[in-house]
Amino acid sequence: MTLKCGIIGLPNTGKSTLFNALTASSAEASNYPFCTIEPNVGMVSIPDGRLSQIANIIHTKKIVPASIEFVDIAGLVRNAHAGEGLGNQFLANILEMDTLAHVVRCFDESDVVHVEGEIDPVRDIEIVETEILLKDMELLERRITRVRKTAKSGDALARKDVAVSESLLDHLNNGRQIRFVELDTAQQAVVDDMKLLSAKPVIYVLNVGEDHFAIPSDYELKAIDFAKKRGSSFVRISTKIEAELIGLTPEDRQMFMKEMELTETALPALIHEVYKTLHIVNFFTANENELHAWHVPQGTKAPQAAGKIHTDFERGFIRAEVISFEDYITFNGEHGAKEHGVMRLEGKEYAVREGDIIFFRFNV
Ligand SMILES: Nc1nc2c(ncn2[C@@H]2O[C@H](COP(=O)(O)OP(=O)(O)OP(=O)(O)O)[C@@H](O)[C@H]2O)c(=O)[nH]1
Ligand SMILES: [Mg+2]
Repeated sequence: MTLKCGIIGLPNTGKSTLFNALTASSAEASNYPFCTIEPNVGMVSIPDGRLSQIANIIHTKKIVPASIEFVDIAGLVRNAHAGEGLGNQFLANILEMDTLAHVVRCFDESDVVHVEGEIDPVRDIEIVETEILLKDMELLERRITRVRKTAKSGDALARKDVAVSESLLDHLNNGRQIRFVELDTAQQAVVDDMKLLSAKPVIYVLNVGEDHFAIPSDYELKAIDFAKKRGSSFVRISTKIEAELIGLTPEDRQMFMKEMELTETALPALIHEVYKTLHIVNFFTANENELHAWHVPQGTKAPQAAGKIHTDFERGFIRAEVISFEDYITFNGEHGAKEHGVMRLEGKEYAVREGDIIFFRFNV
């Protein structure tokens, strides 16, 4: 299972520049609104320093990191739902996403056109989120019309579906994004089925001017305050710096980062927030042939985690032999961990923990 992250925002805010920095691609990123029309899609391996530490012990032939897919879409503008700019049809490209990275312009550069005329990150966030809300309303209204036809013929399930969809629509009509609404089981089922955009977790990507990285500008501080009040995740990134970093050799990159007092590049910073917002834990499987990193939602039980690897593993699950990453490193691998009695035998009810190295035992 690959995590999927959609990149949204107003036009000309640095979405494609960010996409290029994250995926080391060269999608068109230029100084005019609506530069991107067709979505850019890129898959990236998730950097994880633990992989090389494990590989140093097990000397595996192949290392397979976990991965994440980014989809960079066209810019949304005020009234996109009424056909302004490129409209809102392209939002269908991100219905499948697990989470959204909302790029918000906080850099001040008179040469780069701002579609609203001046910089105001909080206003920009509200424009984009209103359009997302209106898209969800459009999707729900279409569903209600469709299902109502069936409901007329007396189908009780269809009538219930209409009622549930209408209750969700009420929230949207009141300006509430679904991710801030406490849903009952029936509502959750409709939201999952429709993949409503306002239900997806959002990470605000504050695209900060390179000269304001150390000391945030006043409007950036307002955006941070806004995100914090809502309990939303945010990352501060300078896409301009990131774009420069990808062109450098690893040594030059280190030097440049030190000069800019940067401790982390955009990819790990964003991944960290994606894991946090989606409550993801990582586990590893390791043998001489392959070392593999996997991610599952927190609370996933051992058989279902095994099922990520192969459905047979879940069906025939017997037990999981688990070593924590720390013990694996301390005792130099599986053999040492066993000798020191730190390899645990876990059953069907075991919830996978961050960093577990797991050997699944199963019947085929
Ligand atoms: N000074 C400065 N310019 C930036 C920064 N980020 C992006 N830009 C410039 O802004 C312009 C637009 O960047 P893009 O990445 O194409 O923006 P976008 O959001 O993908 O735009 P659309 O595809 O039109 O929606 C480009 O000329 C970038 O070089 C930044 O952090 N600082
Ligand atoms: Mg673009």
